[in-house]
Amino acid sequence: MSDPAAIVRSERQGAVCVLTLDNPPVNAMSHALRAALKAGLDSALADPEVAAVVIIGAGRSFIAGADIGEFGKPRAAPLTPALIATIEQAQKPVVAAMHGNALGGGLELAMGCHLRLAAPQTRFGQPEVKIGLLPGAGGTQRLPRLVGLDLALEMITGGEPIDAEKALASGLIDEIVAGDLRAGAIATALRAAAGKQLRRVRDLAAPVPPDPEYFARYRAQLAKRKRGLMAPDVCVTAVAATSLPFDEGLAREQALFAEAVASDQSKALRYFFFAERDANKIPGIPSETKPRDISTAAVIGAGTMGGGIAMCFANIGVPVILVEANEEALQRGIGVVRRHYEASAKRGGMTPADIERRMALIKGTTSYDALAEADLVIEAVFEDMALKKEIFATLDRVAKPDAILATNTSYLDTNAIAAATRRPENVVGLHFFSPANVMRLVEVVRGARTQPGIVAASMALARKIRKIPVLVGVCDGFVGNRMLSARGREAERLLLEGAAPQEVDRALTDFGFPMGPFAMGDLAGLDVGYRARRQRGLDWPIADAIVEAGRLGQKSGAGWYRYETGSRTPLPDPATDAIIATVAQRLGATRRPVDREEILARLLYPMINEGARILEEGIALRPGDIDVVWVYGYGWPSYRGGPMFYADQIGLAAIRDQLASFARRFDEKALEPAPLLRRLAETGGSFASLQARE
Ligand code: 3H9
Repeated sequence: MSDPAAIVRSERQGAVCVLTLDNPPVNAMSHALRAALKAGLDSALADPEVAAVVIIGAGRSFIAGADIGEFGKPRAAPLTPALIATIEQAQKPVVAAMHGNALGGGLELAMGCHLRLAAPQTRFGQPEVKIGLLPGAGGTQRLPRLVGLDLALEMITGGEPIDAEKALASGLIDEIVAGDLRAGAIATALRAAAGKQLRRVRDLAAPVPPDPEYFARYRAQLAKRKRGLMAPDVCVTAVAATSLPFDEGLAREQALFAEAVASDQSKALRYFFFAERDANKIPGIPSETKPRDISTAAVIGAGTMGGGIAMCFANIGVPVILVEANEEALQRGIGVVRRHYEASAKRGGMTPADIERRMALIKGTTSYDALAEADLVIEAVFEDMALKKEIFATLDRVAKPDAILATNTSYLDTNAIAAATRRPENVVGLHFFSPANVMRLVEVVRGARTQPGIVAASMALARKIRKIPVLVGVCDGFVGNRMLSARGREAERLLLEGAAPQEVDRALTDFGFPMGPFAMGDLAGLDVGYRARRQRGLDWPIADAIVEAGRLGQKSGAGWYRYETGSRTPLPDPATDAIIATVAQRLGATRRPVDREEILARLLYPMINEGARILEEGIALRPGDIDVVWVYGYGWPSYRGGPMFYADQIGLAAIRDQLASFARRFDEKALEPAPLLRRLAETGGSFASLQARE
């Protein structure tokens, strides 16, 4: 148990008591912090020599909100709402002096104070929605009273923070203190103590919706934008309760909060919050390892992938050299990058000057000699081992001795590529996802000889370009594509047995994926997977027959689905059914209706099985890393935590039994339960038990 005197320091400065919260790293409101703050407040408020109180944070933040790790466990008093009530009812002014982050319960505490001051860089937010919650300490009642319904709803349902300027303009805070925040807050507290009345947010008039349909309209918009998520709608319900008398509104919020904390969605999202942070931790590499500076990056290959990767660097102001084999392909690639930027400008994301600034950072060339300047080179040519080896041998000759040499291959053997150089310890995989300028995930592939410094630098670099890096080991398809392949194989088998592509896709979109495998294939182009299967000697008779019939997906007007001219809406196509029926007949398959539940189990359990093998082989460090890959790279709904978290919810014994029965039915070795899955199922274990947080 932390020392209460250390976690909240109480110091007197004349007639002002300054309570300094010191609960590193982010001042989360753990039980220890709440108890110490309550004690500090009680004694300051009871002390006749104290005329006013200042609450301020030590370290990098005011308060980042409730301690997320405490949710779902019994939470002991004092709880935050009671603390806020103590502050609000005080007869002496209590001033919140904020810097860094004032989030969640932290912002709610500040709104219970009589005055709110902040340093210029402070960020204010109610991010609870991102973990499946709503503000549960009065935020849904006080924020709308301070800033109005529009901004309050935006902050509470979106979860994004606002800056100090906006907070001041909207009335959320009273003052920005450019200099010494503590001194400024003490001066303000003294002035307030000399004044007559204390301003309490609870006494402000409740905002009135501009029309009777206001909340219904808001909900309808959210339902489209936040498909499948429950919390945004609950947030609206709580904000709408501002029409009630204040205490009734608070009680409504509390009841909704209690339900939300117990919901499966919030459990999954809270798990995911920590999984995402754990994924940054690499055993043997201290998290404080200083990343090396990348002052110039280079990308080889100006195709869709290479161009997208180049944009990631230009977006953060890092010069990037883009190399292509010939001038024509180079100009085509650079043209595509410019069109992407122009499209963002049209959507209002950037100005013409922004476009020019970014384009000026991308230097096209057809000469490998230009790579001598780069601190990092990412190869992003098509998947051809011989070509990649040739490129890496050239890189070995021209690149700086300590440059990071990265390949963007999505399944080829990174070790074999590294072996084409005399410095395999500098070679790493950086597997971006398409479109690389949009998708957040990067699999950082550690080769057998990649040195720790290169791994640490690659992780840091991916974070710098605002990606979510996950460390993986070398195997066919790494984590994401290897599991995707297990799913794809079963999707194909389902067609053979009688399911239609739209039924398979529908089962997954109902589950929460933005798209099913067949619509996805049509979007990406079916020839890509076809070529990859050929290279790997895989035989998927239906998928192959579709491509061999000239159906390449959206780009050819038909693939698994058909598309009307100019439309991207997939329409079921009898021609596809005919191809499936022909192949099924040729292979002697008997077709039957397959229900949605079976489709889901047949698609998801083999993925989980592959995930178990990936863990056992050490290809992923932890189950959570696999979940992060699937949520950020493949659209697994975050509110279902990821495949390994989902497996624990279903129960590992049930999954093992189902897989064993599929394996028998199809006489398929790949479907036999993985040894790790068996072991965990037999001992009543879970994947979560392998995720231990240090
Ligand atoms: C809430 O407030 C409910 C109330 O309405 C009602 C109450 C009754 N709890 O992200 P970082 C840890 S709900 C526990 O890498 P950054 C984090 O796990 C809460 N731990 O740093 C990590 O630990 P480790 C609403 C937390 O600088 C370390 O701190 N608030 C919490 O990139 C550093 O975190 C939120 O949802 C927490 N609340 O970003 C805010 N926050 O090193 C959640 C952080 O062991 N937090 N940790 O992995 C954030 O968004 C970011 O952490 C923040 C800093 C922006 C603050």
